[in-house]
Amino acid sequence: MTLRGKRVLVMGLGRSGLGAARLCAQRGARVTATDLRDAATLGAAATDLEARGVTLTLGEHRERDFIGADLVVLSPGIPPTQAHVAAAAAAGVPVIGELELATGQLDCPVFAITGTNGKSTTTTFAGELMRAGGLTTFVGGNLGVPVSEGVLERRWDAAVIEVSSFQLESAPGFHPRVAAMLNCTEDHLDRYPDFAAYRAAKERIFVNLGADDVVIYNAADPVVREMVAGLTARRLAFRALDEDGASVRGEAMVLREGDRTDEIDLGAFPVPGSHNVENLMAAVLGARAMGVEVAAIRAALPELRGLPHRMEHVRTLDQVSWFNDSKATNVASAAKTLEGAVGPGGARAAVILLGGKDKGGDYAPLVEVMRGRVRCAVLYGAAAARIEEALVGEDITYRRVDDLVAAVAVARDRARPGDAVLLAPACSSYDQFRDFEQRGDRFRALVEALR
Ligand code: UMA
Ligand code: ADP
Repeated sequence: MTLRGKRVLVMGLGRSGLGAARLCAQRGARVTATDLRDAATLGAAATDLEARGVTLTLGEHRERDFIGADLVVLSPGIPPTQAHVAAAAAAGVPVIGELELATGQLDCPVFAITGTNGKSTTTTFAGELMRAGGLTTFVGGNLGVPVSEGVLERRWDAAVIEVSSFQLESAPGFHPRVAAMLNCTEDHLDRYPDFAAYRAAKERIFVNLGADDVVIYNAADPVVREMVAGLTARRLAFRALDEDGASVRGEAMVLREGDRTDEIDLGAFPVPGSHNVENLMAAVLGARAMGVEVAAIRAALPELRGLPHRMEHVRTLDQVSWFNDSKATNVASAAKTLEGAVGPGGARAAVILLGGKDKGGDYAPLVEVMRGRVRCAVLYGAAAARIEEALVGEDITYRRVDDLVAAVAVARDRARPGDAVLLAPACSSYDQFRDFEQRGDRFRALVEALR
């Protein structure tokens, strides 16, 4: 897409919008950028854009900016149903997201990763493996660095991009060479009317794929199996022994591609949790599809690390292990964490801290996993009442408190030697924190201060 001379309106000046505005300005577009936040709040970001010739409308959105544009570029956090966006679309102005804009300007093959859980970890693993294979690789997207910034930075051999359902909603031309679907369970029901709508957004990752492309999918997830059933792209499964792809046999990951099989020793993989083996399998299949040799993957394996705020061990105090899994922001991720943490080789029982901003999903799958594993559930924040409703009539001990400070104090009191305390809240953080990172940092500080 040519941007030169176009009147582009960039909506939202968070990370995506800033990147998009910079990219459009650099490509010779006439850029207006708008955000509900004012200049004082945006600070240096606003000054930087002005220095690049970007016109700013801050503290409000003005309909004429939208209607008068040749193109509107939307930040992922803003739904296309927002009134000004809908008005622009009704007036015939094309509306696209930052992912569509930026990948349209990216001239390297893309490995795209989506799913409800494990995206950031898999994207990070894949980036490491691809770099180990000699590819100068951009690693970003929903993970943090928007693709626009990557395009501005340099030319790349390859890109590995975490994509969210929000981004996929407004990326009709997005065409990765390799696309991975890690799993699909309820999430973001505060944005989507129902699970079908959320699933449909996720599925958009596949729409432009053809026979020369590759799909990597979780064969043990029934929703994902359904999604890939009719695709013409080459399919590689993980968690299926009898299909081309990756599976675990004993201590090894077995890679199967037609007649060829390779084994990779998982003893060298230092990141705990069976879900991380799933993430690794997807990353390895993607790296292979992008041309990385098995030998390079084997060599890189011991260097892989988990990300902060994902089952991060904070400390062990009086034989109780404290873990920060603040990124467990939905029911399935919290359930997976709990399942992995308690049992043979793990903790005797868990004290789990649950709460935050409710996303409208069903807590029943988590309650299922809590039975027999939880010594005490500590419910806090805005979602506490809804979670409590799900626990009524269950033989699971719980306590309700106001905030994280009180939750940590209760956990300290209830945990017994051999237990794990998990911050795996199953909700987003926005009721009491800026984001999951701030929530995790606060938890870590509270736990480190315990005596
Ligand atoms: N805003 C307006 N008008 C509105 C609404 C918002 O101007 O009506 C402005 C806000 O004032 C703010 C900006 O829009 O300045 C925020 O935009 P955004 O919410 O799209 O946030 P970004 O900072 O651009 O971050 C986005 C992703 N955020 C979301 O999808 C909500 C980041 O994913 C991503 O890392 C970043 O782009 C770079 O690609 C975060 C996320 O929570 C981690 N993602 C969700 C998830 O993983 O579950 C999908
Ligand atoms: P995402 O980017 O999709 O949110 P992350 O890699 O950041 O995924 O992991 C978020 C949380 O999801 C982790 O803290 C863990 O609780 C859970 N998780 C990670 N990988 C998986 C997986 N493959 N399946 C289910 N849950 C997972």
